[in-house]
Amino acid sequence: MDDVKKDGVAPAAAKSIDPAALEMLAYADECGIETAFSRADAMKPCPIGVSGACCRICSMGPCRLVAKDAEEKTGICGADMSTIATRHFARQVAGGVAAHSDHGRDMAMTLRAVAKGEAAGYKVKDEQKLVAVAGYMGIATAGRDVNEIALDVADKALEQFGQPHGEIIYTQRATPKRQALWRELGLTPRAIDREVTEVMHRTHEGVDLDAENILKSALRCSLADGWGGAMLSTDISDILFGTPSPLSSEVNLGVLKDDQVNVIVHGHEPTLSAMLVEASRDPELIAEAQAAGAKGINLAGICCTSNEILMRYGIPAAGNFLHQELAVLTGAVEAMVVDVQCIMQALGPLAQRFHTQLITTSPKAKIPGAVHVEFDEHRAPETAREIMRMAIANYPNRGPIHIPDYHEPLIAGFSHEYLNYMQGGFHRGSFRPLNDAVIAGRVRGLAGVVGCNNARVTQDEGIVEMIKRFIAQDVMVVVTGCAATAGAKAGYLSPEILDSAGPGLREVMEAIGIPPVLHLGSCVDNSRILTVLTQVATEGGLGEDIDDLPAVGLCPEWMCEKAIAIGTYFAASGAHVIFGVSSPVKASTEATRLMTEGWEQLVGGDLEFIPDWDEMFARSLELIDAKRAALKLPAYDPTQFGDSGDSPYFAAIREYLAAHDEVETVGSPVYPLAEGHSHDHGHGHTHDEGDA
Ligand code: BF8
Ligand code: SF4
Repeated sequence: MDDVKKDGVAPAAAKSIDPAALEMLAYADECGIETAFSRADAMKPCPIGVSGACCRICSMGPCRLVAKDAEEKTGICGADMSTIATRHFARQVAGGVAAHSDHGRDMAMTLRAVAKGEAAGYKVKDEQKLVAVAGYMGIATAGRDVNEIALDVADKALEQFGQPHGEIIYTQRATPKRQALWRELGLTPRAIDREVTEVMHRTHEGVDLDAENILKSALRCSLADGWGGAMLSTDISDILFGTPSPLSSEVNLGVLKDDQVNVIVHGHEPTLSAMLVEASRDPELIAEAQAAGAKGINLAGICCTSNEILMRYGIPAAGNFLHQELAVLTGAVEAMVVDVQCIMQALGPLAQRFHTQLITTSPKAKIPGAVHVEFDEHRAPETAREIMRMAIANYPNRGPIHIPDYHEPLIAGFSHEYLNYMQGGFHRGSFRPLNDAVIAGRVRGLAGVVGCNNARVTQDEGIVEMIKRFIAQDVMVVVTGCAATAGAKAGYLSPEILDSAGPGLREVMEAIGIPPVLHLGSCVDNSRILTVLTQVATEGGLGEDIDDLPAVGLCPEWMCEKAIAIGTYFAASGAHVIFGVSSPVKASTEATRLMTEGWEQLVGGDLEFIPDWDEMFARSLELIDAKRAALKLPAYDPTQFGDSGDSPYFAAIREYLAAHDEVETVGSPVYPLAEGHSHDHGHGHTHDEGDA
């Protein structure tokens, strides 16, 4: 199980564990086209920057602290390694928080426009969630009109960004113990924009020069994301587009159709893509597609926009971060519609080599080589139709196509609300069955496997290895973001996977009626994991706070600043977090110590970087078992639970999937096992499931 590609160069087989990716990379070579995979081979990471030893904060530098005695050296201003490394780290946190939270702000702006009747096409879809959110915010709901409540919720959400006084209101959703700890340590975030600004200020040349203090500001800033911007984003998306409940769909490049107009949405926001879902189902537009010679319109997603519309509409996922170029390479994508975040500039020149129209839609994100069709929530349906027509008009321009025939079934759509319901019904929703299972040792612990792809490591390998090993060891897994897509591509989000779970986990999952690997959504939906962990911690029997739980969070293939922000807010919330790839503070022994032992003492959680998969897994189990021991729970013993019978629940899903093999629309609820199931299982696939 190799981890980081040695010297930045990987043998061909190590680029991905996904056969669709390998097929497309061979095709790229044939066509003489470069991708992030080949560019990663050609460009080694800078050994100084990668470890946090380079400071470019002022123009006396960049100062690079290198050589054996690097940790005794300083930059021109005297900044030492710990300052340089933590200052850079804190700026990464601020960058990630800014990205998630600005996305959250846009969601709040959309909700405001909807409430004021200025956003045709949208409405408050989930009134129950609106009322729940109003409750968190102290907004009255009794006898009030939905839009009135929605306006107050939107305004309260927007206040969180710039309020001059007070604390971010959602921090009150943490356990009482956690809230008290944050207050005592001065870690309670005050306003989202303020925390980002303050980190940028403190890390300006010559301000905060104490690594421990810099890291405290990073912790506080990250909390403005997890319990602020990201949590608001999740909540408002649920209000506008519906709180997810499980549904079935498909994943990987094989979801593209050779005889349909393929439109891919890529990025992070659900606003425009939800309108594109409607446009893709519009009979008038479908007729236009048919007039252009196609059989219909096929919408698919990449990255977290994909997760947003997969979770709520069952739109299939074409892939994760490293699949974006590969999708264009198929030659079968009429339009790739992007909004913000994780969009490679390489798509511009790449799309120009194919007929694919790259369409940017956010005023914040333009790309050379793309056509810009600006999205405005005040005229969203028109924009979606305009984009759809551009794609249809482009269909006759197709050249040769190459769609790899790999697509896996998956179940997605687990929300905190749904899990609660699943374990006790509408009126008595709880986490009691799960807590009891953890206490008894049937479930050894909980793991979140989240985050990106990274061209410096074998695509999907770390993510899938962790999922596979965890469930075999009776650890229940939740996934989000590109990690969820990776797990799905390898078959770990299909009902079949219950067979790969350990006996205790299997028994519990059958009893509750949920799979062992739960897709909780996009990266902003990591906030759902905070909510779940908080409820598990307060349900009883597993301590009082997140740092008592036998749980770990892993980000094996992290790539961007948002991942760093997420890892930091989980640590600040009391979770043990392990990242792969490489440590951005590796050059500083002191920074590394502060973020591990130091943070554990301070907040009960920590952030470790372990690039080797075997070590990452061993450390995860060690952390889980140590928490079990601290709670005086019985040690995990896999032999005490025998094989269980086949769950009627999963048998029903299997039967349903088999019976609806040729149905044509997209996405369908699995609960109840209703008609209208959508994806086409028509392509035979050759993917070995389960053992990728
Ligand atoms: O926000 S996992 S590569 S797509 S950053 Fe980006 Fe990473 Fe994917 Fe989703 Ni999250
Ligand atoms: Fe060098 Fe200090 Fe300037 Fe950083 S802030 S570049 S360490 S002089």
